Amino acid sequence: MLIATTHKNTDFDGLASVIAATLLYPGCVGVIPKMTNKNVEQFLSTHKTAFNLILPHEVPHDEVTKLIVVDTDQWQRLDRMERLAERKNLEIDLWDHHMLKTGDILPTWSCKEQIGSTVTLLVREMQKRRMKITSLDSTVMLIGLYEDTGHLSYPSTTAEDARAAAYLLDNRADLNVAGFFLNPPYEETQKEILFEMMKETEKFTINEYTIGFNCINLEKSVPNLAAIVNMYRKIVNVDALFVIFTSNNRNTVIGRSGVENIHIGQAMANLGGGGHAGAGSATIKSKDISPQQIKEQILAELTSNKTESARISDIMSFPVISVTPTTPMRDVQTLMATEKIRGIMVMEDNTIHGIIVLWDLKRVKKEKHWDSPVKAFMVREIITIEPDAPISIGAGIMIENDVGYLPVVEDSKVIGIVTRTDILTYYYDLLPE
Ligand SMILES: [Mn+2]
Repeated sequence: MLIATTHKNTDFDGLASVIAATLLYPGCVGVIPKMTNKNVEQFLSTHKTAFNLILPHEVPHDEVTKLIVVDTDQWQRLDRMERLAERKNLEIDLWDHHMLKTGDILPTWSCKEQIGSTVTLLVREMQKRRMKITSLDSTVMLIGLYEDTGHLSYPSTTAEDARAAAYLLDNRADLNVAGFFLNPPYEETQKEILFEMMKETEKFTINEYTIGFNCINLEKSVPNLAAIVNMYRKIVNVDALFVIFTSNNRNTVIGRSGVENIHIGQAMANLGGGGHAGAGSATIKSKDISPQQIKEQILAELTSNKTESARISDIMSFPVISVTPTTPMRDVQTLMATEKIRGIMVMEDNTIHGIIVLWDLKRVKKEKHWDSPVKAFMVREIITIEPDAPISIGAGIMIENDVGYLPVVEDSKVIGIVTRTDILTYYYDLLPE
């Protein structure tokens, strides 16, 4: 027997990937954990019989010959699969887009990629095999894809996700149905939580980013807290938001980030949870840690990451080529050509007098001006930057002042120069291949 399963608190990506697996693997039965997200539960209450799905307690463990795990790589996140975890000869296929190295499921075969949703990986395979899929199957897979990629808008979204969405729309995925399950109306309890959060958010600045913290006492269970946190982050306008929900015996942290340098999944992994760059969560027993300690631990993690994010000194050019103010323009031009550089500092005794860039050479109209000193053509207003400034700050200064070069100054000594091209190259190299 072949079964496919996914993580507890199943979201639509998990559900859609299980359903996709039942289509891709002949004879495969999907096993949906007992605990699912509210919108998944609503969907299943009306659509369950349309799919080949069972509950964990219905699995005849001894008959299982192959397990397909989707949207997680951790045994503890599966529902009642302990007996299979102990089996030595079990064949396991893994489909996942969680790239943190926290997984303890050792697959026989795996497809693990940094991509917007897990279901994208399975849909791509269907497309390869030119499989015909029904409108209903397409719809549930599109919901999973849209939920995990924020309708293809989260930074983790790839072109592959968009192609998979196109394929599902080609196969008559229904956007009315998708819209209904993706945007459930807010319930009274959710509004109460939102208003509670708006009363007070503690803010911190780490590097140039603002981090918000809320601590909310939950008296009863409230559906889809993650969606409220996601919305509140935008309302309160912080780069990352962590909300610690406390209840009787446990604390649940939900984090959302809008910037690539604050990796929520990493911060949550330290607390025993997980997630992606943009979203993640962790649940910890109250007796192990207080909300205050959770906050301190997250702040410590984010602060220690400081050294990992790139600085101006990582991308600057050095040593700096410079000329004295009396150097003839002719020599400046030759130097630019032989050194293949577009900007030269004009300095004397370690003092910056100005900068001359390729563009300024265009201002030399008359032949005799090539004998003039560079000080007649150089730009005198120089904006400098410190080596440990974040790269995004350098980019901001260039845009605001419309300059293409920033000398890098440390202890009033010029130690390098960073150009617009250096910054662009850095950002484009960040983009995944
Ligand atoms: Mn997912």
